[in-house]
Amino acid sequence: MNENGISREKLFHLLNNIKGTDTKYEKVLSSMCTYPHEVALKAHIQFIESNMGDPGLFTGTCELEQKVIQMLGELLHCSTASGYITTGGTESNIQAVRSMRNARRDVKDPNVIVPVSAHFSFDKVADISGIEIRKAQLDPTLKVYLPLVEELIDENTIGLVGIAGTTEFGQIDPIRQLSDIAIKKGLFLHVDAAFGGFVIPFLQRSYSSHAFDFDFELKGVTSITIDPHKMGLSTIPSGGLLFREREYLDNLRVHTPYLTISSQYSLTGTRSGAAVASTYAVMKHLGRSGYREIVQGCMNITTEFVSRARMAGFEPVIEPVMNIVSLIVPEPQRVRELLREEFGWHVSIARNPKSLRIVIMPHVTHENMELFLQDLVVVVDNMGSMEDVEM
Ligand code: 0PR
Repeated sequence: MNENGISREKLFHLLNNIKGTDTKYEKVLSSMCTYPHEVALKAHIQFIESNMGDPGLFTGTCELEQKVIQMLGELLHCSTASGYITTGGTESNIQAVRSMRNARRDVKDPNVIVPVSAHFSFDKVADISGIEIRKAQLDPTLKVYLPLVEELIDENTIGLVGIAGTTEFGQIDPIRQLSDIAIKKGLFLHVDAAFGGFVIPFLQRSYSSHAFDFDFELKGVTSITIDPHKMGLSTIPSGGLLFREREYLDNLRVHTPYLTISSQYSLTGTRSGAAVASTYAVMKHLGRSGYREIVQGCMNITTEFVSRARMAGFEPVIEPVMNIVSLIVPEPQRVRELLREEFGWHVSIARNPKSLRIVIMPHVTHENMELFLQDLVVVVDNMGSMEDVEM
């Protein structure tokens, strides 16, 4: 820091230039975040100084948080759920496992079983807590393979994790069956719906189909991660962690001697009230019908894109369940680089099977997906012809 400050004009000129070097979302097909809804942004700014780490000072925001948790609980079929607004999926997953561990202090070397498709936040859980995270392999449709989950369970297992909307393929694990196993064996079941939580409830589906069941409707589900800052269109950092029973949240309490309240259950101390207000704002403003429209919009683009991609000779790894598509292309890493260098597209790579991962967020348009496909065809064709030259 310099001794003397610079003028506001200079400062914002500088910041504008720097912001200009950040990527705009329009050509980003690799992110699970997007532009927040305009009402979320407005509410975020309105509550910018509010600190949920000292709720006695911010009683209004605290009430809002309870309302948000109730709305999330209703969305997930448990209006009495307890929880709080976290900084995102990582904190929610850490806290969910921490709650299990604190409930089962009687188990000396506890383990938790997650699908191998679980987000890397579970590796952080293992690192922080020392709890063994056992990874179960998947079936050919990339859902966790239940016989392997059962095989991994032993007397030190305290909980299971299922993913509703895997990061790489958007697949939903068989949560109903995991719930049955959890009940039978007396285990906790955490569902990571960081992405899918704001997608699955708004997908068109026939009521007879249970394939998408993932929430508290299933009696074995004890906690859920759901992120408003992903498909919820809230501002970053808005995560959600919900527990079926109040006592599971209470497992996280620590004593806070000099605050306005005597205990705290969040992982962070100082905590954004702005995230609470922005999540409240966007959920109240959009309502279920608003989210349904947004999700349907993303799904229409996804379906259209997959059929056009097929016509161009690219198959998806699985039939997309939600607005995530992984395409089989030759040399995905090289294709990814060329798409960025030559056309400015940002895509990512799914690991197993290695494929081109595309997330169709609300900032993605039909027109852009059409352009993207054209560019993908050019990139793959050119790679083919370069090989011909080399040969
Ligand atoms: N659980 C699931 C299923 C996730 O997909 C993610 C993040 C998390 C938990 C962790 O959430 P937080 O990142 O909020 O802690 N999935 C994305 C990913 O790692 C996050 C992301 C978002 C990455 C935007 C890049 C990006 O531009 O791919």
